[in-house]
Amino acid sequence: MVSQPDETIVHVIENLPPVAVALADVTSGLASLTVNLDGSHSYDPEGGLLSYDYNFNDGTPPSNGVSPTHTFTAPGTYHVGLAVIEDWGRISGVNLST
Ligand SMILES: [Ca+2]
Repeated sequence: MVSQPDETIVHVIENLPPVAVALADVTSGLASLTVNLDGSHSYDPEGGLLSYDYNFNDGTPPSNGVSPTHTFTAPGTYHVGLAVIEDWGRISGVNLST
């Protein structure tokens, strides 16, 4: 009697980086300008849990909300950055101008 060795099949799937999408309801206007940001269209191809890091580049602290509301008090051009991090550590980012 011939015994078969045990066999284990291992699938290794590449972990792709998340896709960051940042939208804003307004991108220009008079100071003070309140902007509603929307990062909810960001996603990870493998379904990883996402966390969010907005940098407003106006001297205020970053926000970790998915869709924060932010008021720019001083006139100027601000490059808002959104970094999206999935729970396996991969990161990607986009910029949006207001
Ligand atoms: Ca991923």
